[in-house]
Amino acid sequence: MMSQFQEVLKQSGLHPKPAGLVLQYGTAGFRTNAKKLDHIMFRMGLLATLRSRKTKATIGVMVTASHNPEEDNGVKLIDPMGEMVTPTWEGYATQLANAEQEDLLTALKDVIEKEAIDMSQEADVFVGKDTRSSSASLSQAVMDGVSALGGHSKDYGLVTTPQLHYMVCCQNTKGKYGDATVEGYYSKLYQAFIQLTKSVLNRTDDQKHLSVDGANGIGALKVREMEAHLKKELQISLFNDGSKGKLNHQCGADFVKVQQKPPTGVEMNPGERCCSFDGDADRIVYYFIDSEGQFHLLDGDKIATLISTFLKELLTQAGVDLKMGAVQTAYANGSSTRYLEDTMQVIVRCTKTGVKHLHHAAQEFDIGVYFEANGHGTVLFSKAAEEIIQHLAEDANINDERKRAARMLQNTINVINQTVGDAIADMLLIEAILAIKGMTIQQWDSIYSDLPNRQLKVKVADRRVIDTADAERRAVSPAGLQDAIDSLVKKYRKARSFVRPSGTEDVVRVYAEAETQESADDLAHKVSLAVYRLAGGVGGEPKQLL
Ligand code: 16G
Ligand code: MG
Repeated sequence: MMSQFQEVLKQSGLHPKPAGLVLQYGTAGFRTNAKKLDHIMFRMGLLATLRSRKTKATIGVMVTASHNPEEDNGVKLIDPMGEMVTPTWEGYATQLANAEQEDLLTALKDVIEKEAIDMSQEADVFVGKDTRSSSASLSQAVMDGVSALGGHSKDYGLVTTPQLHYMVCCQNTKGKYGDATVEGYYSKLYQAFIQLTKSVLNRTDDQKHLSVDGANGIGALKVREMEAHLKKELQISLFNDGSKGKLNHQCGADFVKVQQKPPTGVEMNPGERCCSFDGDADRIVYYFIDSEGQFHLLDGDKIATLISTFLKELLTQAGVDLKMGAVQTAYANGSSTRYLEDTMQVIVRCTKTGVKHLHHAAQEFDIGVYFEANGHGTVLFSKAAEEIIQHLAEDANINDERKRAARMLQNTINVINQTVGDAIADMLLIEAILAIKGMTIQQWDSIYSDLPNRQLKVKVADRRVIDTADAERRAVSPAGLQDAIDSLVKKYRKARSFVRPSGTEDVVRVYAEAETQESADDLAHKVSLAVYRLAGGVGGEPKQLL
């Protein structure tokens, strides 16, 4: 034990912390300019080792900054079942990250003591990275941290974030979830996809074709890898594959969602299905241009609706009574919530932004479909639901329709990545659903019409002055802000607006929706000015909002 600490001391000198630098483990881990992250990575290697000893299981560490610019990087820890780490351990992460060089051992020993960690336990850490130029040395720093504390690391190299979540879950469930290899991941997904689509006869090449914007990132590499498996059942034209363009630059799911326009670098013909991944392939959005050249976005809400409709129909056909719910955040378009609740009669829950909140809420249902409007989402099946479906699929005494539906449910379970939102898995499920329902993207889009909306951001001196309640839908501080928002919202038809401090950027985010785009823009603008005035805006009153 003594020698482990000496090793940490020695090694940490090679990954020194810039004095005074303070970073926080945010919604999606640490994320900032890559130059500031070497010591963070080393320390997260240490922490993952402790977490592994504590849980007696394999822990994942993913080096990525998702949709942020190429210059940034970041790191996320993955718990044994593939979920996000608990809030207590996020707190430890922040403590370790911010301990000055000479205090590191004390901070480390503090965690060991609080959690009563047996340092003689084995420790295993899976490490993955995205395609950023800084990712190679940063993931090495993670592994240095693991070995300094006597743990073992396994380097998966270039993988998507959801792939690493999947590996961790497979490893800790001893293969029940699948093989903990990239090959195992593809084979599970494509087999389920082929099973789902095999009964659909006479699909034309057009129906099988999909354009994918890989955001010049890891998702592009992985789509390429998987393509061969798909046996032409899905014919992908891959754009922004990283061969020339810059990661996330004017492309990718975040760009498309926030800008509400097509990415650069994608050839689009009217009516053609296209989708964009983000920089670590845990988000996906679909879109197309119509014959008048107008752009239509099908975001996480539209995806959740499509999947929920499909599952609900299958449950009815299979004749099983399982409790299904949809989980959204305040960013969900009002039309989607209304459609799910009123037309589809699905229970809808609203949580705070951030995957862990949605994931948690989705676990309350037999089948929980969760999606953020930005395209991050998946479906969770309770263990009991999985068993019921499995029994039914194997039941010799039920009619063909019920059996077919039960088998489709089973294949849906296999194609989806239940550990976390996964662009590749979601894409395969969406493509299968469209094929099975014989639906075009236009038909999917017309299930309901989005209310026009606008997102803006405002710079303030300290975004922590904004405190929210009711799943971020109301601002409880600073005083007067919610009143100001309420009186602005009243001036527009079908309007709604809320503000929240970003968990990944030093800004306050503003969301507004209303009956027309002009009203949504106007409302977002006025709410931004209210935030600026009441929450200590900086940099001159924003005329041209960010
Ligand atoms: C992170 C979250 C995502 C959330 C986004 C909000 C995870 C894995 N990712 O990307 O769910 O929508 O942050 O960013 O939790 P914001 O706080 O800057 O608006
Ligand atoms: Mg991402």
